[in-house]
Amino acid sequence: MFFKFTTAGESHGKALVAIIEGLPAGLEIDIEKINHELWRRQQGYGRGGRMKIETDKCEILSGVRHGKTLGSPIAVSIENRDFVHWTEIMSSEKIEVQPKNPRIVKRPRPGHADLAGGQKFQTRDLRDILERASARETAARVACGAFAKQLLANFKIEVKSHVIKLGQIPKTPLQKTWEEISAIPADSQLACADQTIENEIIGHIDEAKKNGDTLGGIFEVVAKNVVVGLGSHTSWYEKLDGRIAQAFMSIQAVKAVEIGEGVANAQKYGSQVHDEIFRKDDDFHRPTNRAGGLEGGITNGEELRVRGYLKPIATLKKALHSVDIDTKQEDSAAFERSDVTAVPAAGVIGEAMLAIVLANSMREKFGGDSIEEMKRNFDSYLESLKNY
Ligand code: EPS
Repeated sequence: MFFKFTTAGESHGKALVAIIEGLPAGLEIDIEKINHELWRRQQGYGRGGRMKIETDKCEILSGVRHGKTLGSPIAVSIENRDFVHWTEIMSSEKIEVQPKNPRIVKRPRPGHADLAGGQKFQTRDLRDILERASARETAARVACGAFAKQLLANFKIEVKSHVIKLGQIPKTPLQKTWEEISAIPADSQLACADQTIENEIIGHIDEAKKNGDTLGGIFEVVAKNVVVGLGSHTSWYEKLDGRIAQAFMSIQAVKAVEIGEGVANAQKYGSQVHDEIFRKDDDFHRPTNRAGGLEGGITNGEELRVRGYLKPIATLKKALHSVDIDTKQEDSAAFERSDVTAVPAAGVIGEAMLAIVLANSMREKFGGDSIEEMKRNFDSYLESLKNY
């Protein structure tokens, strides 16, 4: 890995933190852009009460000086404002006096990491598992992704997302152009490029909420101006589609990933699927992009299109059947507070993960200790493509 990052932090702990390595020196960093991404992740119709408590802001602790990277590891932190309500429950100190309500979790939620994690780590308080399994962790990933996006911007690469299906609406997932996705307002409640179905989706979410239920859906992430030649056909671990799939599948609640029109393509003839190659303006040209910008694990210069399929959130108000891990009595699963759906937020997280995978591949291909050196290497590669 060239662009490396790791996160730490529990959902109701003091803070989320991340360390990023592998950015070149001299890269301009705008903290407002990072905070804007964090704000975007918190939006969306169907989020729960927690989002009213948190206003995520990033603090840069190291690796950036006077607005530019130093080439050294970057450390960031995002405060959990809710921590004030959890100081004893989440204390790192050995607590002598137990809080009145210790919030010990004994009834695992089907679909969450609770039971498998409890068995694996041999803990009798499932909070030890759920605090880290929580999608709150993605705030730190989005901060890392915002650094990656600022690197990619130097090479004119942009990454955006939109919701193409939420629950059952619309029947067929939306297919939208880059321009249509770009026209979605920043404060859109659903990040959906078809405003005519917004009310229907909102009604669907309201109905799920009324029933104590939750919804999943599909988001699509699109990257534009991605240079041909990232990733490689040569080894399984260098194939970019494989790396993207892993990055997307690591997002909480994502259960399937699709590149381009991969799912529909599986049911068609080859002649209906593969993007034919033409010559136009002294360059290779494909009028279609059903492959989603990847052939043989290598970017082909077309828009990169990746879809993430989210299962419905596992914390249901109308709790599902479960078993108490101590008494072994059958009971309903634990419920405290939850979102009804988080598909628009998942799109923002998908953007971060795709930006991170692309930043890694760009660092791998173009190297350089400073951003200027990396740009020189990139320009020289573009020159060589002209002669191909
Ligand atoms: C989550 C449960 C909810 C969500 C949380 C993920 O939090 P809480 O348990 O505090 O109500 O709001 O997501 C976030 C806090 C976030 O920032 O996205 C879970 O169990 O995964």
